[in-house]
Amino acid sequence: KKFSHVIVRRPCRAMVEGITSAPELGKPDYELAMREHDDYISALSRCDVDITILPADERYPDSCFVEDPALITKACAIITNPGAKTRNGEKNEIIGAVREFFPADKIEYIHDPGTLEGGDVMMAGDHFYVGRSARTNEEGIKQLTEILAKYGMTCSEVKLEEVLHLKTGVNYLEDNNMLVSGEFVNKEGFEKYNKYEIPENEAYAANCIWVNGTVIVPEGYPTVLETVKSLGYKVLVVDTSEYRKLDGGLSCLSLRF
Ligand code: CIR
Repeated sequence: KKFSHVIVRRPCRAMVEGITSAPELGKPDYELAMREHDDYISALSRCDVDITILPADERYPDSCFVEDPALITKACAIITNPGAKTRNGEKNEIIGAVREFFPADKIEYIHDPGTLEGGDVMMAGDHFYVGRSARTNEEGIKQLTEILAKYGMTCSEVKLEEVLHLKTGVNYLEDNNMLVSGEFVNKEGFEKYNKYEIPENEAYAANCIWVNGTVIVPEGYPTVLETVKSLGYKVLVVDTSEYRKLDGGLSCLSLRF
């Protein structure tokens, strides 16, 4: 077992105004999004973790994507500095929850002009891959690298060309297994992993999450489901259709530590 805690935030009604690169998918249905969020929480509750459920925050349409305003490691918590203007204030709202688990001297901050969103950070043991994206800049990566070094952890940059966040297209499932789609299939730096290539029509499902030996997979992606099962993981399936409309996946909806 590796993770003992999970933090989630309930979606707000304003989520229908969340940021999206795919308006053609339509606006999310809030009621359905709530039911999917219930299912997400119940899947997590089967993974042997304590769950902190934060209340909806109507001021921030994208605030259910709680992965972005913080990065939590075993040794420290880092409050990020989201590059999306409408999301930046979310960092102030996650601090309270983080303080429940970390003393002030173990809470670090990314400062202007550095920007960073947690969706760009992928943990693989003591090493962290960080995507340089429209949301995470060079200065943010530099600050993150320095913070992690203080705690004996390392960090390397991955330049993103197509996806919003690093974990939109690549996810580490532990046991040296990695799901890769699109630009990550041939990107340098991931050679040492067992990479499982996801077909383009299921690319959204590259964003699965490993939680203590169970992998949660989004509903409706049969190739990914079979791949993950064939690796021997316990599998739980959760529908994330309404979050997909906002470019959000399974990892975005929780902080796991
Ligand atoms: C955004 O554009 O910020 C949200 N609509 C989606 C955030 C997804 N989060 C993630 O990949 N970690």
